[in-house]
Amino acid sequence: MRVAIIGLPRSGKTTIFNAATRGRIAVGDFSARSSANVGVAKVPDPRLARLTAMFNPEKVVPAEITYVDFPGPPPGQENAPTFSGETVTALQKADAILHVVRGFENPSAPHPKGSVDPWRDIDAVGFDLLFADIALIDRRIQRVTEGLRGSRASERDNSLKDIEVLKSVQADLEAGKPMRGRTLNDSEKRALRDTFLVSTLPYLVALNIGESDIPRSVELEAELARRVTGTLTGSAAIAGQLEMELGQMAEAEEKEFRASLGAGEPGLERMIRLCYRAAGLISFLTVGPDEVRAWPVAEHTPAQKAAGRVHSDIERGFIRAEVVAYNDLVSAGGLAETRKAGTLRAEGKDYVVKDGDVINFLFSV
Ligand SMILES: Nc1nc2c(ncn2[C@@H]2O[C@H](COP(=O)(O)OP(=O)(O)O)[C@@H](O)[C@H]2O)c(=O)[nH]1
Ligand SMILES: [Mg+2]
Repeated sequence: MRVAIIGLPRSGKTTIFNAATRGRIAVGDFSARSSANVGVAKVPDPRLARLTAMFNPEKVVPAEITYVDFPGPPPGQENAPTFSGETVTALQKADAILHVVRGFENPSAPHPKGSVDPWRDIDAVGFDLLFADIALIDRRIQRVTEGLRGSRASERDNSLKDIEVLKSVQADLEAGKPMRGRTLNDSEKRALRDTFLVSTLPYLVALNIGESDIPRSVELEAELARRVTGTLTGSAAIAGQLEMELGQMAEAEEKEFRASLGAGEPGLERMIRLCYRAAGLISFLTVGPDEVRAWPVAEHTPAQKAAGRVHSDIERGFIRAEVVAYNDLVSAGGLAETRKAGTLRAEGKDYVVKDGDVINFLFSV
């Protein structure tokens, strides 16, 4: 699972990348680097702490998300189109897009547009995403058109139909409609078969707020939710700089600081979970004295395929799955108790795994 981070220069992409992955990449460094930063974030899951208390395992392994942070354009080209061909290719390899939008004032890091206006930037980058797809379809139309020459009559008919469909998809994009969550009919599927459109990707917005705006974050998030709408979208306000600094502290120190900041889930944790959910992922859990672990699988994954996440042998030699819902395990107080309570079930290979299922796979190889 890869999340591509996009946004204007100095919106705090690298800062939020560092916060999410607990990394220490230099921020405010737009010219020197030419390669993307790649790092892993742990998906916060309070269930793991509860299960750790119950099983006292040697190891606890949360689910992970990979974040990719792209370098900005070189100085002097900061108002060039947000997405170079290279970036679009990178987006096509991602599972979700995280758009970091600048909400903080910082005179020593000037905004490329001269003023801080997050709502303007959300619209502009949203348009750039649509525009990237319009350009991808343009190129596809061009290729199909070139193929018309010297083609047989039947092929020609199909190609002309494809061009018509491509143009109508393009018209939707031009009207401001992203492809996210849209089911393609057969002729659209055929016309778009070699074209991965970036506006199909789940889209999350992280509003990077300054510390002085933390008291307003509920209000700002409500405004964000009004502006970022539709299937496969999500948004959160994050104090990026503060989160990065907290993430670089020793654990005990971080806890103390967070406590002094007040209760509530940090925006950063919510953002990571939003990315996970928006990309269609859920977690099943495995427990035992060696390891308590959250495993990411796509929604609607059957048990045998889920077993393959743990090990290919378990998928191949799958016999059955012993499954108990996390809440039932907690209320029973232990695995043995779930047997007595009758909440531990035997499920076959086609059982659809649910978020929070605690699973023991039985297999033979
Ligand atoms: N005051 C303040 N400055 C920030 C915040 N986030 C980032 N910055 C500063 O803005 C500049 C650009 O940040 P960076 O993460 O490199 O942005 P990027 O170009 O989008 O990767 C750096 O000087 C950061 O220290 C924030 O939340 N508050
Ligand atoms: Mg950066």
